[in-house]
Amino acid sequence: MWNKHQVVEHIIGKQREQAKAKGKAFAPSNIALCKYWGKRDAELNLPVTSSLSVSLHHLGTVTEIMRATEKDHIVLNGIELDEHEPFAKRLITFLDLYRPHPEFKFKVNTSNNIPTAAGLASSASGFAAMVLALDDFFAWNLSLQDLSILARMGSGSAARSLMNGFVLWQAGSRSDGMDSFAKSLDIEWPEFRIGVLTLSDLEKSKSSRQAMTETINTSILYKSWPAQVSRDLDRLLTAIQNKDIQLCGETAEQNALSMHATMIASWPPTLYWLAETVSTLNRVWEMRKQGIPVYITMDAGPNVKLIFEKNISTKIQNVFKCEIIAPFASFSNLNFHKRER
Ligand code: 2P0
Repeated sequence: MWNKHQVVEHIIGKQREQAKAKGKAFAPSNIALCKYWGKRDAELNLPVTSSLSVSLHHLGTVTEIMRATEKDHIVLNGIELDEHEPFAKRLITFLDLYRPHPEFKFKVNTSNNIPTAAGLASSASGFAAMVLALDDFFAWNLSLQDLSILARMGSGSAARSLMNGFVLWQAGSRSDGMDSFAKSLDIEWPEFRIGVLTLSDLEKSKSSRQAMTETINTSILYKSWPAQVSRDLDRLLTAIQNKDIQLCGETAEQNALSMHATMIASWPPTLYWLAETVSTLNRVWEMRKQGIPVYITMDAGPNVKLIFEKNISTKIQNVFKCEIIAPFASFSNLNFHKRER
C-alpha cells in the first residue's frame, strides 16, 4: 500500500524546480450520473466502484499558483484565508506533496463560479484546477491520466474534473491506485442539458467524506451499492451511446436516490435534503406524468440538478429558476480545451 508521497514521487520524480513565474488553469465542476460513494482506501481516495460524470462546461474553478516567501497564502474568491481554516489547511497539506524543499512556499489564488460546499462538487474542480495549475507552474507536462491520479488524491471526484463531456473514472484494483483514473468517453451529445437549481448555498452540515465513511461502516444497504453501480454503469453507457434520454435520466435518478438511501440508512443518519428538495422532486415527477422527459440527480447536499434535452429547455425555464448548462457547447472564451496528450 503506497502513501501519497510515494505516488507523487512515482509520477513526477525529481521534476520539482520552479519553471515559470506563475501557473494558471481552469477546471470544470462535474456531476456524476453514476455516483462515487465509498472508498476502499482513504489515504489515496481509491473508490469501491467506478463512476461516470458529465463536466459542467464553464462552471468550475480558476486557480493561479505563484511562489511566495515566508509562508503559504491561500486566497479564495478574493479573500485571503487564515492558514488554520479547514479549507486552507486541506490545500496546504496537498501542496506539501509538491514542494521542491520544505522552505518553498506557495501563493494560491483560487476562484469558484459555483457555490462552495453546496453539493455542487467545488472540491472536484478545485483540486483539478490546482493540479493543472501546478502542471503549468512546474512545466511537468504530465498526461491527463497522471493528472487524474494526482487530482484524485486531493478529492476523489476531482479525478473526473480534468476533462470535458462524459467522463468515466475506473475504480481500478491495484493497491497503489495507478489504475484508478478517469478518461473521457469521447462521445458528444450536443442536445444534453443539466439544469442547476440552487435551493441553498449554505455550508453543508456534514462533509461527504464523513458521510461516506459512516455509510460504509454502518449502513446494511451499502452492501447492495456495488451491484447497483454495476447495473447502472452498463445502462448509462448504452444510454449515452444511443442518446437515449429516458434510459439515461431514469438510471441517473435511480442511482442518485439509491446513494441517498444508503446514507439515510447509516448511523448516525445523513439526510442532506431540505423541504425544497422534496418539493422539487415531486414537481419533476408531476412533469414526467405529463409526458415531459426531465429527470433529477443529487449529490451530497440539498440541491437538485435536472437532466433533460435542449428541446424542453423553455418548459424547464417556465417551471424552475435554474442555470442551464450545455456541456458540449464550444469553448471559445476559456483556456480549457480538450487536450490530447
Ligand atoms: C460524486 N460525491 O460522485 C459523489 C456523489 C458526492 C455525492 O464525489 O472524500 O468530495 O474528497 O474523495 O470527492 C463528493 O466526494 O470526496 C463526491 P473525497 P468528494 O460526485
